[in-house]
Amino acid sequence: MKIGIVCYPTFGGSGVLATELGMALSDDGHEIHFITYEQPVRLNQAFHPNLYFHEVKVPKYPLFAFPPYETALASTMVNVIVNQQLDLLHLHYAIPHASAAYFAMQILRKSGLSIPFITTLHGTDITLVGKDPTYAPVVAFSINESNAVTAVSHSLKEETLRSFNIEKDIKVIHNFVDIKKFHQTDKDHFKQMMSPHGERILVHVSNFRAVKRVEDVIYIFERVRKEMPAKLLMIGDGPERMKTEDLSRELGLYADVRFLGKQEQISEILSISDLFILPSATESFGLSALEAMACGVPVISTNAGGLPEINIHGETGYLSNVGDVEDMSKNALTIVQDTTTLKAFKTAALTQAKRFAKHNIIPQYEKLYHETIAAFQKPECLAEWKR
Ligand code: GMT
Repeated sequence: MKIGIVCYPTFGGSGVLATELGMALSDDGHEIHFITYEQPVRLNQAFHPNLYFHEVKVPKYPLFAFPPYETALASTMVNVIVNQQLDLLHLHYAIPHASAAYFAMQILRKSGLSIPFITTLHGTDITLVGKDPTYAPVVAFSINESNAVTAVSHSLKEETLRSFNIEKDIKVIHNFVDIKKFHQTDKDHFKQMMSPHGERILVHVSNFRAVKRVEDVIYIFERVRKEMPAKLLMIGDGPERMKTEDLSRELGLYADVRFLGKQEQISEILSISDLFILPSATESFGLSALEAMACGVPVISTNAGGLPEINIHGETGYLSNVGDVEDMSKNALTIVQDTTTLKAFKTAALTQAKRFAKHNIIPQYEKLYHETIAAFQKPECLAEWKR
């Protein structure tokens, strides 16, 4: 198949998942065309004959306080669909990708050309941003106009149905992890550098947005470090980073906390880590937690959103109520204080991650693509155009 993938190119979970999906599909022989405003961060591999990247250019003009990205995106979609003769468009993150796709298909229909589009809901496109009345009518409309809709967890599906008047069936296809990329590797020299006296290493990875409650990571670490020697690695960057660095200084923890910023080789850092901390206020899935588990790292998280679908309480880690740093600290200590317990949690985390390995999930998307194309009502002249 020739598939267009539209996503955000950043370190955010939806862009990462979309890029990993595109790369996996191209390995399976599909021709993949990424359409976005920058090369996706994980698309940094060597040349692959089946992978293409089409940059959406948004010209600046003095009149535009807000350059119309959605218009530029819809026009780029039209060009790529026609010139590359795509079979299907797969949009990751509803805003503004789904409405831009709807617009593109309206344009194409005028010339008797059109293809189906699938929207994958990732989380904040529903839970935080999408529900905002500023966007809600367009989000609901474009979900309903999609030829197929998927959500990355049951929790997100339920929340979408609660929040909007949705007439479409939403299929749950969980996120996946590439076990070849995310697995524990021997990084003893690195571990020695980060924890010279064998201190336990706690780790957090996110885009440091308010929803991640990054300060809770510091409060949890403070409590753990009171009880035992430990180090904390903070990976990523975003609006809350400075506040969080200040907090770790105020609490006298700074010497034991390393803010490493945005990193590309996350699996190497996870490989030396003992515990992943994800205290989010809401999390539709928690791809970062899954990637940690694939490297054999147990997870202390909240029970928000889809997290209970991947983190099994008492087995791969523990779940606590949002903001309950006491409980999360107690649970963290239960795991890391005893070496045998830590080992058992690490093994269970890896076993659980393997259930979400890419070879278990990609076929679900491929099946959906085939079904969606087969069910698509082609405009009359499409037959002449393509087949
Ligand atoms: O919140 C983020 O980290 C970014 C955001 C995104 O859309 O880029 O992530 C969402 O999608 C990820 C991939 O499906 C999920 O793993 C995250 O749980 C989800 N974030 C939230 O729901 C807050």
